Amino acid sequence: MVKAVLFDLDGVITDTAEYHYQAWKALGNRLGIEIDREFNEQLKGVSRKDSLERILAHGGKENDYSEEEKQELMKSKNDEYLEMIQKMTPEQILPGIQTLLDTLKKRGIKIVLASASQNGPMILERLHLTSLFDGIADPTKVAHGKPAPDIYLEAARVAGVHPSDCVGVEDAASGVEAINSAHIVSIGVGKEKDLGAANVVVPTTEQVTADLVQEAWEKFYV
Ligand code: B16
Ligand code: MG
Repeated sequence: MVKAVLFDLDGVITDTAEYHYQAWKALGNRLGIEIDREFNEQLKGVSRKDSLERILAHGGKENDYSEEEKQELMKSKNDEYLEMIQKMTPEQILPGIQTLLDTLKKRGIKIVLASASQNGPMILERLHLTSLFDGIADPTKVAHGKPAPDIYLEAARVAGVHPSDCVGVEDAASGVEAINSAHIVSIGVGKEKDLGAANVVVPTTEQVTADLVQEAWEKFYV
């Protein structure tokens, strides 16, 4: 039996990508860097610091800011983002996820967050999901962001379960790569062309049921 499910946040539990986009776009406007939806795709699943670096490089301004100024820019983006997520409600949980979490809980399967976001705890609060989670892997504690395996290995450690007894769920290619590198069974939510590296790919969160999670794991270990 699978013993723990490790969840990405943005794009799997809820869709915060739009808020990240709006907040980075506003910062880009102030810096004279145009950020459109196509470029924004490259920021999904990427840490706050790495996102800023990519944006500055995109605008040809990678050498224009000191480390201190970059911290200020990140703070400014995050303040705006925080203001937006204050208004989130449980209605913004993606389809099927509430049922999935409830069912996993009933079956005694551990549930841990493996998000790059430092705002994960607050978002789970806003969605009224905190009590369903057995733990949250702290992204500030890991050396390398996705696609490195670190955050998923940390999530398995938080669950108290060996990686081979876990399944990870992701919507971004970098996240699927992170799960695979951790030698954890991966479920990708999205398009086959983007997430083909995942062990199982489904089009939307609605198809990620507790039975699918178990089947995905059995495909490998039974
Ligand atoms: P924060 P995930 C990621 O979440 C987002 O996809 C990415 O756009 C964001 O930059 C990153 O979290 C860091 O978020 O600024 O809130 O710490 O997909 O790993 O759940
Ligand atoms: Mg994601």
